[in-house]
Amino acid sequence: MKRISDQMEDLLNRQMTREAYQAQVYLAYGAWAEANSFPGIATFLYGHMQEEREHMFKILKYILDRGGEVKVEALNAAPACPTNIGDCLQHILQHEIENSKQIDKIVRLAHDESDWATFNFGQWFVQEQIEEETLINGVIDKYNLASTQIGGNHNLYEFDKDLASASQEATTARDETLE
Ligand code: OFO
Repeated sequence: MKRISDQMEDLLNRQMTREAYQAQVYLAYGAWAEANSFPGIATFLYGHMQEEREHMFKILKYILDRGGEVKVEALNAAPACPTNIGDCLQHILQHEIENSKQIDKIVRLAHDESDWATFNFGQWFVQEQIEEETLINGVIDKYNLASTQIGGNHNLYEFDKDLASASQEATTARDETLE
């Protein structure tokens, strides 16, 4: 028996497609970074592509768990290549912020419908988006440091190397404890 509303089913299906699109964005930008001799940034972006695909799958499983119907649909084309690393990171941040707004719609509808199961499910994504925005903001800060300090290309080289092993998770206020 279906335990989500038709409207929620539709919204969740659209979000599933949106997460797949997010993966395409990271894939496209990762390929661009690799082609432009930034293998570390490419590794980071490919790693994140994987995360987005997991988000897509998580939503698919949830729709099925709640007795809904999954609709796998066509994806929008990936965005055009960025002009440089700074532009690439800014675009990624914008995509993440836009995705956070879509997640908010699910949580808002769940609240309006008193669908507490989906409200609870949505909270995982709310937290995830906080972490992702924090993560990308942190990378942008590092990039700004690397690109404005004396040392130019060398700093960018180190920045790129650093990102190859950078975590895909950020520490947020929620994770902080005072020892
Ligand atoms: Fe799916 O977490 Fe970013 O968008």
